[in-house]
Order: sequence, then C-alpha cells, then structure tokens
Amino acid sequence: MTPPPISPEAALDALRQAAEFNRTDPIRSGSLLKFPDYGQVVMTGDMHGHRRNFEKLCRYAMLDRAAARHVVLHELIHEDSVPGQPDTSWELLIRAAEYKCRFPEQVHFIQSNHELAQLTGQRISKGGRDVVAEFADAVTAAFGRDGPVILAAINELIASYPLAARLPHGVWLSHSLPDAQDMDRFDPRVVERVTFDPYDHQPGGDVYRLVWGRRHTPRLLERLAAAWDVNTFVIGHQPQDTGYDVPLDRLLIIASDHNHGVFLPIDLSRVATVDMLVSSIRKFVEVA
Ligand SMILES: [Mn+2]
Repeated sequence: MTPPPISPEAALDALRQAAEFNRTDPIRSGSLLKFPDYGQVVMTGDMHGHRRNFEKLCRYAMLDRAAARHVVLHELIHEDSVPGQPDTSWELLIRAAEYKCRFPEQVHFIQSNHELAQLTGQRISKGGRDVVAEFADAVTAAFGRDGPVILAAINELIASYPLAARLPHGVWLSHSLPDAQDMDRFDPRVVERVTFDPYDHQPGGDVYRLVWGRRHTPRLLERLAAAWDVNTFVIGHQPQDTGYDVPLDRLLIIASDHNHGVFLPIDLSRVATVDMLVSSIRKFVEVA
C-alpha cells in the first residue's frame, strides 16, 4: 500500500479542528453565516475533488494578506474518477479542512447534497457507480486500519457545516434551493436551527430539500427572498459546462469543478444586482 499523501494523525487533526471551528464560527447564527458589511466573500460552485481549481482559489484569495476576505466552499467530494481508479476527492476535503484551520474566520463551508449523502450513507449513483460507497472504499484503501476513524472524522466535519450564508446587501449563498413543488412543505426557518433530527437529512426533510432541489421558479424565489430577507441567490448544484448560468432573473448558478469553472468575488460593502455579480465572475483558467 502506498502511504497516503497526508498522515492519518494530521488528517484527523485537521478534520476535527475544522469541525470545531465550523461549530464556533463567530459569524454563525443557527446554521446561517451572516457576513459583515465590509471586505469580500469569494463564492465557489461545486468542486467535486478538483484540486487544481482549489489551489488556484487559494492563490487568488491570499487570505494571509487580506484579513477581510472570506471564501465559501461546498460540495468538495465525489469526483468524476476514471473507472477502476479510486475517488481521491477525500484529499481535497482534508486540504480544505487544513485551510479552515489556517484561516478559521475566513474559510467557511456550507452543506451540499453529496456531502450530506456521505454523512447519511444514502446511495448516490453517478454513471452507474455508487459514489458514496466508492468514496468510503477509497478512504479505507488510502488509510488502511485508520480508515474508519478518518471516515468518522469526515462525517463529523460534514455534520458541522452551516446550511447557507446571507450577505448584508441581500445576497443569499447556498448549495441549492428547495424544489418549487415542495415550497409549501419547506420550512425556511431550518437555517435558524443548529441541531437536526435524522429526518431532516432524509428525503422530505428540510435540510435535504434545501441541498437537493433543482426546479426553481420566480414564485419560489419571491417567497424565499421574503422569508430570508434577501433579493438575489447564488448557488451551485446544477452542472454548468460554461461555468455559470442565470436561469431566472435573481438566480445565478456557478460551477467550479472543471477547467471552464468559475468563482465569484463579491464586495460585502455594496449592493449587487445579478448583472453586477455576473460581471464579477472570474474564471479559474485566468488564475496562474
Ligand atoms: Mn449538488
């Protein structure tokens, strides 16, 4: 067995400490991150194990030199691996945990459906493969007898994630939004809670609906905007071959998981329309 690129001790340390930093994040209220009205937040889309884009993001953000800059990460695991090759996206998750430990007040995670599925053991098929089982197998293959304890620490990290973020001038950040058809059954106050029942994470649960929804309508956005006191939504979850899309006039979807992926720096001190956000989109290919 080739040794993993990070020792089990260092990985455990990073995962557990990052989880604690998530739980005690000073801008966290319930399961919502409330950003201040100064500085900048760099929103990303799904990353799915894309280490090169993550490294570019770190180089761009220069968090050591910009104390008022934040980075929001989500859906880091479950890469499109070559058939027969292990899913190594656990490396990205551990790197991101280390990043959180280095900059606990600047790096933030939010919940996604792939990570939630890893936590609950729910099966997700991608091209006929069960990516949840393959991820667990890959961690066990990489860490040997430390595999189970690493997987438990990964679950602790995922369970510590907040659900969404609100910026001061009416911008909402989350992995996705509930389906329009579920709006009447979805409780937007789920983001105010800290603890969840297993049911919340299962189909029909509010956390599940928030991270899994795909069918959005102007009416849904209007209701969520009123419930959360925002105007504009930035999410990931739906693949974007060209990096982003504006499917509805107050909804921007971005993707960070391929070579045409993008990220979005947002000025926290100013009001931003969707058009302004779109003009701020940066492509990973432009970052050295
Ligand atoms: Mn997703």
